[in-house]
Amino acid sequence: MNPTVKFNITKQLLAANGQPISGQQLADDFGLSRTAIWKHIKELEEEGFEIETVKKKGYVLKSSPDSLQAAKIDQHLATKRFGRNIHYLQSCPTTQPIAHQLAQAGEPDGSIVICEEQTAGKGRLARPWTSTQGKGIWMSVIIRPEIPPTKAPQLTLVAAVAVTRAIEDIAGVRAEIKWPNDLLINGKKCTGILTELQADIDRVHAIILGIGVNVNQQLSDFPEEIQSIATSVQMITGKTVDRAELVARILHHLEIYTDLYVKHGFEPLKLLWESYSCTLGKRIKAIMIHQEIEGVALGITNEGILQVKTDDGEIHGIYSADIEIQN
Ligand code: BTX
Repeated sequence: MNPTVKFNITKQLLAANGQPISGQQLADDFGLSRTAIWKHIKELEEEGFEIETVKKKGYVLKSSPDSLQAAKIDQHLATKRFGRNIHYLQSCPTTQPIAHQLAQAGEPDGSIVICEEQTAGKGRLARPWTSTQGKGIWMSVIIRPEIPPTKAPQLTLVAAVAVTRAIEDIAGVRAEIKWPNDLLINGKKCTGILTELQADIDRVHAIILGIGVNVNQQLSDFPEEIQSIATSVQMITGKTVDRAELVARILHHLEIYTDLYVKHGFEPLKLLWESYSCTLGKRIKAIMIHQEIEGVALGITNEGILQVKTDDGEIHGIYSADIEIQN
């Protein structure tokens, strides 16, 4: 089946809001036979769309599956570039290398790779990221900002603000940002962000922003070893969230904040970031590969570097670390 035709048929069915769409009309729109349209409809039914055929009227969409097909995200999309190219997969080991390959082949700014399940999802430093089938958002966004490679880690902070705002808009729950890349609700992790880079010495070609959001999991959906540290939006609100709508909202904020960041730097986003932070003012331990620093998190600089004051009064700039909050 032609994916573009399928995307457009699904879009029309969703937009019709329960009203019939004539098979002949669809055939004319796409320059196909009615049989070809019928085959697309059958394929959508196999994917969980409930479609009724009403004699002399056409196809009526009765319900659509809880999934992240491009058309389902597109119906909520209010962006110019972000999410305008969606690569959707049922299952894959991890969306990151797929996005890397697409970026290398020239995929435009704001394109995404998204799936229902990752079988080998990854976090920072090759740690595993649990990505349960049909319950979360597992996506990689290809971003092509005109910034030097040294500034790329700041995109993690920009993305953290975008996802926090989107969760607040859609689910009415306020997550907190634990520097640099965790979103916590009630002290437990609901989102992780992994920023990877394609660059030469002075120019970023693409940033592959991996975003994992726990949306509709129950506690038992998480492996036992992370049940005490992980949470989902649904576990907090008690309500199932429309994942497609949340994806569209994340992309909306991500596009606005990325553009703002590229134009004016991190400074205008710093206040917003700080208002969501659960790290600042706290006593923390910053764990780095070769070093640990304990002290009070004072704030972040205009470059997004965490400032920690140790007991001897010295102030340290932390570029990347795992943070333990101690009080
Ligand atoms: P991180 O290194 O900060 O977090 C990884 C750690 O988080 C793990 O060691 C584990 O303790 C815990 N963890 C694993 N899975 C979950 C989960 N579902 N919820 C809460 N805690 C968990 C965070 O790295 C970056 C995650 C990025 C994930 C996205 S999904 C799309 C893209 N593809 C991919 O493979 N990764 C990114």
